Amino acid sequence: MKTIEAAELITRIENRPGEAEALLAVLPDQTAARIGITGAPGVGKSTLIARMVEEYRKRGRKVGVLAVDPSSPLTGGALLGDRVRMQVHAVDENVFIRSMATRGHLGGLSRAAAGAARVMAAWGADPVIIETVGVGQSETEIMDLADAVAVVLTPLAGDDIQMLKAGVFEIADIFVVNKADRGRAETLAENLRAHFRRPVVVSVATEGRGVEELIAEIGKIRAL
Ligand SMILES: Nc1nc2c(ncn2[C@@H]2O[C@H](COP(=O)(O)OP(=O)(O)OP(=O)(O)O)[C@@H](O)[C@H]2O)c(=O)[nH]1
Ligand SMILES: [Mg+2]
Repeated sequence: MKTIEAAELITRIENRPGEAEALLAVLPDQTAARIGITGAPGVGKSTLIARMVEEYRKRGRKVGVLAVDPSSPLTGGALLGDRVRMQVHAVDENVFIRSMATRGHLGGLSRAAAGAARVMAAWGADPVIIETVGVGQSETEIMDLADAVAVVLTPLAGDDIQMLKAGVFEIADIFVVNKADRGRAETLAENLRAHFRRPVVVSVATEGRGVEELIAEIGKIRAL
């Protein structure tokens, strides 16, 4: 499938949800690993994803990136920021980047996102990386969208894990403690390891540190 065809198909699915099923039914039955990256605003999700894309490209993969933003009614600053941070990949014909902002109902958004992920798979992406901002319901919706979910945290948000919302832990297959260059990341990482039976990856997304380890942990959950 050509990139332009995939892009148009996603737009149709977004605009006419009622037709989505019929449009998707004719796609080749191609599956992709769907990786969810979620966490509070500004923790470094997009920066991390840009580095992940780099790694997967080195491995010869075509990659889809879907940024789902349930909080911004229009294309707000967050999505613009995503585009800027992903810019290094924008000219790579083997990377398919798409943003989706909410159009009313959140459930509708995740249906459209699921459809977009299928289209990206048909286009040849594997994996498809889905970024969501961890607010409210979107946290649980990412579980349905993704095969493996990494929850990104930063030590700056407080290393007292009691402060973290309960829902976050239910959806995390992996924890990422990002912005480790700012210190105290190990404290949070140790707290997480002590309380949850989950892999914890310490990262500095801006430098690419921890990204290979994250990809290795993802690979244990959903082989590529
Ligand atoms: N010091 C430091 N800054 C980082 C790191 N990772 C990301 N940042 C910076 O944090 C800011 C936010 O990064 P983003 O990647 O946009 O974060 P995000 O989680 O995608 O943000 P939203 O999509 O708005 O929720 C940017 O200025 C990044 O350069 C890191 O490991 N260390
Ligand atoms: Mg982002």
